[in-house]
Amino acid sequence: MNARSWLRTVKSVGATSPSRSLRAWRGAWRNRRLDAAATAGRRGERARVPGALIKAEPEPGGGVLGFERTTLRITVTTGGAVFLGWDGAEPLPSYALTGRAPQPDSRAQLEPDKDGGWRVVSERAMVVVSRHGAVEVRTPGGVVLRRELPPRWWESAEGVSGRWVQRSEVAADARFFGLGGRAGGPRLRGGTYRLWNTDPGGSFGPDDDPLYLTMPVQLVVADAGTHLVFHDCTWDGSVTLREGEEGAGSGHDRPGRSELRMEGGPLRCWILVGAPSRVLRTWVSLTGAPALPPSWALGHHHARWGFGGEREVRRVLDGYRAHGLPLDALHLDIDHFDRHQVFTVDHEHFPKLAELAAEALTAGTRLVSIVDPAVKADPANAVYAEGTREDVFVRDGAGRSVRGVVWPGESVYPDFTDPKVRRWWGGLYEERLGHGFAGFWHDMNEPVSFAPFGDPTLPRSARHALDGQGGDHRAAHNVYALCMARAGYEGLVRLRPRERPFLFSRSGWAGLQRYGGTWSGDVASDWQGLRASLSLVLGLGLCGVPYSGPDIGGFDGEPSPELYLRWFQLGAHLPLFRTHSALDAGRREPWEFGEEILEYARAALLQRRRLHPYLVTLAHVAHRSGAPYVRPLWWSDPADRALRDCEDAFLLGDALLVAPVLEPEVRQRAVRLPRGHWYDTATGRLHRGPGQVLLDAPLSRVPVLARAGAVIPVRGEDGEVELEVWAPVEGRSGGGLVVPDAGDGWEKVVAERFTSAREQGTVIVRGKDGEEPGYTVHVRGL
Ligand code: NBV
Repeated sequence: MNARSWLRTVKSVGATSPSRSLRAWRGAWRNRRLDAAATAGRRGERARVPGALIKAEPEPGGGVLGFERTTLRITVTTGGAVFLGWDGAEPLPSYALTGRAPQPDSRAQLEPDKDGGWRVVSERAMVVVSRHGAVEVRTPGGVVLRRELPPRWWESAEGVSGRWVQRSEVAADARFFGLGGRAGGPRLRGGTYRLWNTDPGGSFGPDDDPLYLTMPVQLVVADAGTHLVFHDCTWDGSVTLREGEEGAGSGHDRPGRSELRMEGGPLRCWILVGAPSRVLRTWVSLTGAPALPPSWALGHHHARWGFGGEREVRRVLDGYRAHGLPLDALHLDIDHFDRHQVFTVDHEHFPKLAELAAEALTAGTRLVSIVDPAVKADPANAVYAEGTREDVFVRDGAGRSVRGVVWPGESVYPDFTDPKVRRWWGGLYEERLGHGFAGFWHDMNEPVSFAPFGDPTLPRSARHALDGQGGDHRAAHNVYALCMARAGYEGLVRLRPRERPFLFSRSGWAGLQRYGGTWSGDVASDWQGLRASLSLVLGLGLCGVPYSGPDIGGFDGEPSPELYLRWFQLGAHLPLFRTHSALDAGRREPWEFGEEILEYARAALLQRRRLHPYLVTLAHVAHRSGAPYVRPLWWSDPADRALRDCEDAFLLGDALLVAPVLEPEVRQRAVRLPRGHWYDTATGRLHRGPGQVLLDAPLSRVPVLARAGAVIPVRGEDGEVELEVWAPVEGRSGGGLVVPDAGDGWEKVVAERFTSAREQGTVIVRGKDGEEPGYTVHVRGL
């Protein structure tokens, strides 16, 4: 923990009640004692490297190479993914993978290479292993995408496998993305990024790292190609990146470098090669399809920590109505719990919650409930009493339950890595559903235990079931929230089998998308925070978690009206569109910033509403293909270097390019365009990419461009889906998808594809077999 985050933690612990603060100090000392014992024994460690290659045993999809001091399994799967497992590591068990063992591609075969090495040639990649254990992943044409140097392990005298390091090289022109939610990206510059889910304690900006949701997933984009590498190891670790340099030192290229250090766990990785869309498709085929949010979750959400009671909730709901602002969801934070205890209600301030929920629903607004994992350790608390009977809470090595300090005071933590515990926890959502809640917001699940010093989480020695594997918090920490999300999701599917669960979680790991989305967490209320918001959404999307969004206006403090509006305009184009703020922060309702801001926020909100069918379609696209709703500009053109370095604009699906305003007083901005023709949707002017254009960005709107030829489903005045078609340039064609799903259930919906063409000035729109589209069509840009 650096000095800055230490100070912040002391401050945030101090800001809670004095008794909580005292407990936090006590708890931190306790953890220090426990952890000192658990991490002892590094002395006498010795390094081990693979040594020389001595044998090769072919297997379907590859084979096993024997070195003097280890083995390496290489398997190419039918989906084209490359698995590398050292020291006997296999793909399963894995928290990231869906649970099915990926099938080997029997056409991929292990064969001798030059200089005593071996290789596996497959349709999409070639893997070449040197006789000392360096592994190169090349394109089918032979261009090296990644070189993994021989790994190194450190072992203690007892021979227990411990820490390891894996150094890799990529092309000099390569750019790194991913590693979960990072505030300083989306392009990850040189530096060290920790892999340990962490509540930064207070609000954060681009320099704060790590944050709540880390994962060892790197997406690397270079001229030669794109690849994703996933080190399937849940342990604490870090990645040190260094971007390469072309023509560095005497004209030679200096490769990009990545050094992964892990504190333990298996050394195994997956490498996926291909165009970005192909890579993401393969990634979700391994780790699971992103959950489809119910369609209402693609509308506007409003939250606040500290509504304080039903009266205030009603005031806000009425305010939305009175100002003509549609509101799809309203979120209740921990202040609606009875003394902050999860799965309870403060009946004094929320006496008729179910009635409130029903009333809100008639006006089209669902209630969403926060859910914290920590359970107050109080026999009078029913969840604690039942959990104790069921033996669901995390224990230490001596069998005592591990205690932490969170909002309700001294608390215990369910062990979500135990299937029995997940089932029990999933059942608790029944109480929430009974109050009329329709969605769930998982918080504090890194997991957090307040601490004025040390790590604000559980002690590393805490024991976990790890789904039968058994282990301590060092292995379980990073998947704690992932397993909590699974518990919630599976519980909701059991309780409400006909509805798609809506769940989003602050923390998580590779595979979180199977259960739901995430959000920024406590992003700072300043322009840096606004920029960090976009970085998080883009980076998470490239790691397979497509549904997320920031606290609009930032979590704490009081954004200026201009900052609030620019955030709102950005948020209106992100999957999770939610205003939220902290207890003592300023207001976030659009009418609190003056008439002008209200008018422009309303315009953004109505535009979002109009785009709802498009967002629903993008949710289905993400579900089927892993392609995130929000994509970097280089998505379809990764070889365009200027796009690779562009961090202030994004694609919303295939059709739209959004250029948010991320700085104060900007009324015009430069916008980088990918190849093709793009309409400024506000002026109808056509621009040609690749290149850069200067566009008006008055306070009333941010530039949004539509790809010429795009067919976009929008909601018409009467609520029906219509097609907005942006005229192709003469002689060209275009198209788009529509997934007509207004529902919140599991009904199968058939995607409809439409094409557009322009001949002699006329735009023709057709369905799959050339038939009329069956929707009202509005052609724009002519
Ligand atoms: O539950 C209170 C807040 C919540 O509003 C926020 O969105 C979370 O990120 N929660 C953190 C705990 C308190 C943080 C200071």
